[in-house]
Amino acid sequence: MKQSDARAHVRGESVFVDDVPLARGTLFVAALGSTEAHARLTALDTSEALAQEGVRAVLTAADVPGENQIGGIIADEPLLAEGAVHYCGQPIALVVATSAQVAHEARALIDVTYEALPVVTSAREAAKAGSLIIPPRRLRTGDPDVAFSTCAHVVQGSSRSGGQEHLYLETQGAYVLPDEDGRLRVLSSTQGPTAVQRGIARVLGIPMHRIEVDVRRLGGGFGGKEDQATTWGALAALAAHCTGKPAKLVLDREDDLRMTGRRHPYDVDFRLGLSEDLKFVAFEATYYQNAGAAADLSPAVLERTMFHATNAYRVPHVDLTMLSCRTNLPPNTAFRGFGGPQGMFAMEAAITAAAEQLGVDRLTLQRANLLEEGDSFPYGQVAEGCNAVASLEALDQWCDLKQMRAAVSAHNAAHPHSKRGMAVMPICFGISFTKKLLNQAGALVHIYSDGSVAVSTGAVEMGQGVNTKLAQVAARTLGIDVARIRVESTNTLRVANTSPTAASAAADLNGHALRLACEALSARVTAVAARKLGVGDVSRIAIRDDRVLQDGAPVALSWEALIADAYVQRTNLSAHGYYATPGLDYDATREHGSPFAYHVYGTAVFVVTVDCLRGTYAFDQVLAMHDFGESLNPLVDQGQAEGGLVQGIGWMTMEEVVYDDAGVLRSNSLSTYKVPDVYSTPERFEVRFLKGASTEQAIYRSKAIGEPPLLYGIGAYFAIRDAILAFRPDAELSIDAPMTPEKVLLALHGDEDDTTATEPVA
Ligand code: MTE
Ligand code: LUZ
Ligand code: MOS
Repeated sequence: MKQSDARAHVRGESVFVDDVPLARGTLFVAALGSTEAHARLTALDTSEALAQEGVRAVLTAADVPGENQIGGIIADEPLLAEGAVHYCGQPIALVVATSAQVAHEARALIDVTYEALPVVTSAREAAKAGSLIIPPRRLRTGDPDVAFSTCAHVVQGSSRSGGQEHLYLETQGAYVLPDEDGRLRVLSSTQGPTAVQRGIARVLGIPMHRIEVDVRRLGGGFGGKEDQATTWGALAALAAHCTGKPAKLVLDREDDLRMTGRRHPYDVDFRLGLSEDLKFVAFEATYYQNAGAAADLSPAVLERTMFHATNAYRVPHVDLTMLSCRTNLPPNTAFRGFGGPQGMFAMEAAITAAAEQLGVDRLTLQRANLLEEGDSFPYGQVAEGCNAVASLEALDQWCDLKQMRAAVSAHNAAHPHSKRGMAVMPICFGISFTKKLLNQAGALVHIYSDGSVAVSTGAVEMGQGVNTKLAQVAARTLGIDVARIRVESTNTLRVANTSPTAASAAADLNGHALRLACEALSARVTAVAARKLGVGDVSRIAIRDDRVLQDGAPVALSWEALIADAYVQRTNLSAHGYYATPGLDYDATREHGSPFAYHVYGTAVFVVTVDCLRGTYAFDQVLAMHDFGESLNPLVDQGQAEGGLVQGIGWMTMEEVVYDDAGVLRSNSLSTYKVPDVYSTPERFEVRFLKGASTEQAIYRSKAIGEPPLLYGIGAYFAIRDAILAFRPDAELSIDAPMTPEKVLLALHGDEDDTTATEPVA
């Protein structure tokens, strides 16, 4: 079954927030962002803006009727700046006008007086100054101090990975329609309808039941709309509340790039100890997370970095120090992988440092240390259904890694100015929100009297195909054709207290809730069928392919006839399902327990060719053996795997977020921020389905797919590094992603004083 939105998308018929027909009297909102990264606000003069024709209001923090606060984990983020600004782009005031153009023009007439304060953009500098979002977090397991002293080899070094722009095609936005009695109907481009509802209630000081948030679909979220859609929903709601008119706020691309946060850059110092036979014995690391100016989701992101610090490897002694550093950048936020990729990049950096120092292949170390069934992760959870070794072996069987390496070496021997590099990348990603309470979901299902079915859940469709999978879950559970199922918008009136669609868990959580609702309905209508057929034992009745079966054989009773009859018999044809992931148990005070329902594994291999005169590169082969479980929808899942992989390659290679020392974004357009396009697709690009263990925790044993494939992208970095070292074996290279062509060129030809070739790695 194809992604259910595919046809409407390519025909341009899908409706996004900016496409919704305007209600009469709609006003348009533009937010004024700070031009300074850190300053006291000493004066704010809105009179000239307010005097413009068409301007209906100019709003500031003083106009917020409730709490001027949107911080979720920590209350450290005002909706509108008060007294000071902490990053460039921070919202200071709103202009509400009769057209978007008037609002934007008037915004420029607001006069802000800043008194500059020192600007910190580096995480390490913030940490040195003691500027942390939360106290340092530490995970120690085994006895790392003693373990290091017994190691035959110890390597140390540091790594850095950069930010990443979400670049959802649909920018952030919301359209708020006031209703009678102070009610607000909010159309929001959000992954978290409940988060927007809660945020608006807080800011306006009204109960949540006055606010309806509705989400048809997103033109992409990638984590950028898990928490940060709330800002724009709340600002539009404030405008609607203060004017009594419908208010629409949709960011243009420039504002979206400038005013919203991204993936967290990380600096990491590490030490890896190995035994004589190259087993990992001890790993110690300090993580400097660049959180930006407010907490946002940073503490949760940091926690996932900690959980994924050792990737798919067994390391008995571990000591991790986690620092979330407050800087004067826009608050960084969720981004596909949610801190996991940053942790795993540091681990692969440590493995690379060890391989280079010991003169062995990375793969030798990786292979010797993969997790096996029954091994423990550093946080205590036991690896069950572990497909780490299975995926590497299956990949090897498929493409013969030894032969691949030989071909790379042969190419390199024959070509002085063209060098190939290769890297293998195993992955392991934990499925569940690390915050236990978020692992719950609800579903509401109506069967109408004609046999058609409407499904609502907390899941938000953002291109990942969750609605397609939900339709399949309903069809499969009810035993009817998927064409009978319609998945409705995500709406806080139909399903309440929803977790954001995030953590790759939407299909599992909402799918299980939906399955439970459908099972309840199925039980009711099969009971009707049993009565009608005069069968006492309901278990002899089933529904398959739109037909009622008795003892496994179809009888002359269709789904439609059965439902029509059930309605006449006064059967409740609506059901609510609720699911809470069982078995989650993590104790943060001891940093020990089982935070995840299960793990997803896989292994990819990268082969890249570097043009050693130009510094440019192209991927010849990217092959992944991925653990999908028993895929509900191979087409959707393969799309997720390919899309995630390319997004990961982009993060590691060409996507470079640049701020200057004043905290001003320089990569502020698509001419200065480059993302992979169809021309950067690998020459040979294939994801295969591993036949390995699955789990009942995954919906119909179809494992979560949204984020894990992004992690493969880390292999791209180390493949390019491998090629550089083939050209210049004595190069002293730092481990600093992304590996842009500029950096490659400097690494190939720069001299030792060069900034790209300073710190020796080990
Ligand atoms: N795929 C598309 N096309 N667009 C998106 O915005 N977001 C990713 C992933 N795949 C995203 C996507 C992220 S960050 C997550 S957490 C998951 O989808 C969320 O959806 P799921 O839980 O249904 O996998
Ligand atoms: N969001 C969140 C996430 O709040 N908690 C998580 O654990 C998580 N993991 C991945 C992506 N988003
Ligand atoms: Mo995805 S980062 O969990 O939205």
